[in-house]
Amino acid sequence: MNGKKTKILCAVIAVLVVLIGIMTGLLLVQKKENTSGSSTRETASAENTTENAAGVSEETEKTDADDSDRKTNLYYAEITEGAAWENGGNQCATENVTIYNQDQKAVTSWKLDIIYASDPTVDQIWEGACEVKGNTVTITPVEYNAEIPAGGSLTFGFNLSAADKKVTDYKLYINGTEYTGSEASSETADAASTTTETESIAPPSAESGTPFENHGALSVSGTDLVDSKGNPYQLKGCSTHGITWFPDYVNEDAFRTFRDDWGANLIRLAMYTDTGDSYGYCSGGNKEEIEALVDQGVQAATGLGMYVIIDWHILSDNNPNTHIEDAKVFFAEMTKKYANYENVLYEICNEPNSGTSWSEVKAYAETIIPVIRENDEDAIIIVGTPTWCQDVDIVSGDPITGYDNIMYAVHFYAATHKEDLRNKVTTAISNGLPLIVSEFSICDASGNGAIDYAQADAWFELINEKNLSFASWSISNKAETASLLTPSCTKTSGWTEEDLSETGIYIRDRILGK
Ligand code: IDC
Repeated sequence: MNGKKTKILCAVIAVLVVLIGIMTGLLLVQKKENTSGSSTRETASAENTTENAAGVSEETEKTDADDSDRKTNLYYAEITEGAAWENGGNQCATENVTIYNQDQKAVTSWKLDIIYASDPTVDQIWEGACEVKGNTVTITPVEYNAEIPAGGSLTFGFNLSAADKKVTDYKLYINGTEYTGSEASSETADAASTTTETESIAPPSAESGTPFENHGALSVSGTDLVDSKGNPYQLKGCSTHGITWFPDYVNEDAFRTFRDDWGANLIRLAMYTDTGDSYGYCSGGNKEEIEALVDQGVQAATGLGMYVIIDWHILSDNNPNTHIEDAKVFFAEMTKKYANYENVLYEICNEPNSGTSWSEVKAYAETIIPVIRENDEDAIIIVGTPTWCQDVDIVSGDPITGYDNIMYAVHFYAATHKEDLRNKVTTAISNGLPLIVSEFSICDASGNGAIDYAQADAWFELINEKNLSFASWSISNKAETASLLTPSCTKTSGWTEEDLSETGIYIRDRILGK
């Protein structure tokens, strides 16, 4: 064959290939439209949706006596694809999501995990809040679009990009109970009567591997804490009480209980600086012994792949400059020792108070931050803010400059600190200040008194909306409301529901995302 003929033949073949492609595409589009009427994604979840819907219509006819049965099919999600395009070799799409509530009660507490074939990124979301971890996009409600009405539905959407944007599974949590649409269960289900949901509490995390294995070194991006992949990440966990008073809780089994049973990824080690006696690091405490306790905590958390805050817990010493010389030595030592521990965060002054101004705290921070940076270039450093970590609005007008990975602490005790402090938080964030709730509880500021659940709920709405990390005061059985354990509980790990105080139960459920 001569060159010209070859060219003509190639051109004819190319035209044929294109024509066949177009025809096949048209047929597929037609087929999709015929079967579903909308472009419901061809996924396990879509299959289950139909299955669930069938289940529900059958089961709604049952009487109240069958309630437990009926409950299993009350809720499901549908994920449909809107526009789809390609960008930089990635598949991109607008995902439209609807959650259906077939119950006679409205629902406001829900969470949807959508699991993709490869790790996606989300660059825009509307009517919902989202977090991406590995291959999972987790959607949680925003204040103005939280309620799924009785017998109704709620919709939201987002733009997604992934090497493979196929949805492989979803898990829907309503009031903490999982309603799953899993591929595995749909394959084994031979009829709608086989339920695809479980009654269990949401597992702490759908991920295998430890928090650190999955998220690596954290950093600050804008006002967000992000993981090593750049996805917004929320640290959730508990603070010890003063480790010198309650050393027994600084143990690996305790931290494992928080990680595995509570879904926590964070432990804060509160080391009081000045107690006026030998319990304080700077007030006569045995520095070596106290540092050994800190190390015990860091090693335990590290072994479990949890993040850990070393907290220089100033309180009755009011002003961090009171013990600045000790602080310099301490942080130099700690950062030398833990230079390669990417899970360690440093909180350099718990709560400046009693009139200590931001300029005084800032001067202190500008002394301590370089000490830390000398050994550790990028560990997260948490700076306390005046008035027991409340004046974040003031700080946002004059933040520390010239360093990366600096966060500022806001602390609340829900029965004392309410809307006013939440407004300060919102102001500070809108001014670009990265915040972390490195300590809080749901009682009053003394750590005692009644729990204010309504205020606590309002705080958690803000925390989740703004992707704020949090550590709850405190891991102890001391007879005060903030303690997570009951005074009669003497176990130092492996706690069950009966061992938890009312605060403990509330905090556990919040960490679990209930
Ligand atoms: C409280 C403890 C309490 C202890 C007291 C003084 O709960 O048992 O006697 O400290 O050391 C904070 C502090 C935190 C306080 C807590 C509750 O950071 O140290 O713990 N709180 O008062 N800021 C606001 C409240």
